Amino acid sequence: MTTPTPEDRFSFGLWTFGWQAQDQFGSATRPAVDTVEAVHRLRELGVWGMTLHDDDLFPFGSDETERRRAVDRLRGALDDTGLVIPMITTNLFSHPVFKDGGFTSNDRAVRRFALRKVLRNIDLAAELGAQTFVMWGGREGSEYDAAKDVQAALARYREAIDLLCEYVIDQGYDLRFALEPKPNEPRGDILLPTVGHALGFIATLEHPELVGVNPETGHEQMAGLNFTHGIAQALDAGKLFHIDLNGQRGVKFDQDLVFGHGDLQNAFSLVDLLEFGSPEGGAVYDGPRHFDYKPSRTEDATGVWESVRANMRMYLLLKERAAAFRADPEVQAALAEAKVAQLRETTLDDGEGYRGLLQDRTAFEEFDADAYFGDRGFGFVRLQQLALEHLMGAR
Ligand code: GLT
Ligand code: MN
Ligand code: MN
Ligand code: MN
Repeated sequence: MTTPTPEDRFSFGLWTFGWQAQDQFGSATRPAVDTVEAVHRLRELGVWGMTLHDDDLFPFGSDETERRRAVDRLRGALDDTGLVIPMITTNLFSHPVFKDGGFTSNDRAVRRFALRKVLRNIDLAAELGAQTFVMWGGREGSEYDAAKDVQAALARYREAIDLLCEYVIDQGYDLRFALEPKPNEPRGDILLPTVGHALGFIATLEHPELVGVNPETGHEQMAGLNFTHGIAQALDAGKLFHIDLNGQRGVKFDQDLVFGHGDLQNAFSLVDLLEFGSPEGGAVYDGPRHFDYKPSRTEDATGVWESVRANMRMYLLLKERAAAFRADPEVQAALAEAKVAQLRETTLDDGEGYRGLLQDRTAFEEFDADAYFGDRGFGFVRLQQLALEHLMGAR
């Protein structure tokens, strides 16, 4: 059960295991990874899909011939292995022309160029059969408040996404967009910094049904937020179109650790939610289990592929632990004691309305708030202890 198979629908970004480990302070520590070899390697490890940016596959500025050669080479490897490309994204952050962003650059010509780059890559997404198009606006933002008219930037963001949706509809592509929030890095402040901000923005679009979110574990945790809560809200909104799983330890730079190598407890509750929904059921995620992590700079090629395996193994182990947690009668009793399922009951009776509530004297006039709980608590700590014991394999 902890050996990955394509049925698990694990996918990895080409830029993840392919990262050569150059950072702000030092150069690469590893050689480049060949895309075709990587596809074969992934398949051997039980991976189902690979995702990519345009610039991961062919260098920025490639002419049509180079571009075609790279795409055809990839196509051949996919055909040989059965690996799929479920998601594609466009790099609007590496080239210096995007130093003030793509869709929201103060410079209009840059915005038009960014749109053309994305339109071209949407065609590639359709060609490779991707169903999700991720947009991480890492350079959309500012360092200095006076330098960015944020309302104008959001209007331009909206203009861009509305145009892309119109294009997808007109072309008849089976493709949806997923916005990826991040609070900061590389910009001092990035627009649409959290899942909540992105959901609010999506509601203002011309085609909100075509746009969801692609939350990344570490990005929400960089903002000090509970990733599982963010995912639950995205599910509640019907907007969890894709996910970037990785590890992060607290509020600091984007670590992109292996999934579960950061906040393990939050990873446990996340897998429990994704796989099983709330204890009483509820929306579960049926999309790719996508890892967006970076093999640490200390690792050689062996370490890179070990870390690929580690992501999947962590996920499957957590799934196993979550299933055991749910099956444990003591846990079920603790959940009942904690009234977790009671939250699924509507607060008012069917058809009761505020009139009925106002007539119910037991709800207020006769409700003794001071005496209500007496000396009883919810027992949340005991429930948490049981969860951690299952997580630790102690039960
Ligand atoms: C970049 C970023 C990731 C995004 C990728 C998609 S690009 O690597 O750090 O979080 O998911 O554009
Ligand atoms: Mn990501
Ligand atoms: Mn990250
Ligand atoms: Mn990232």
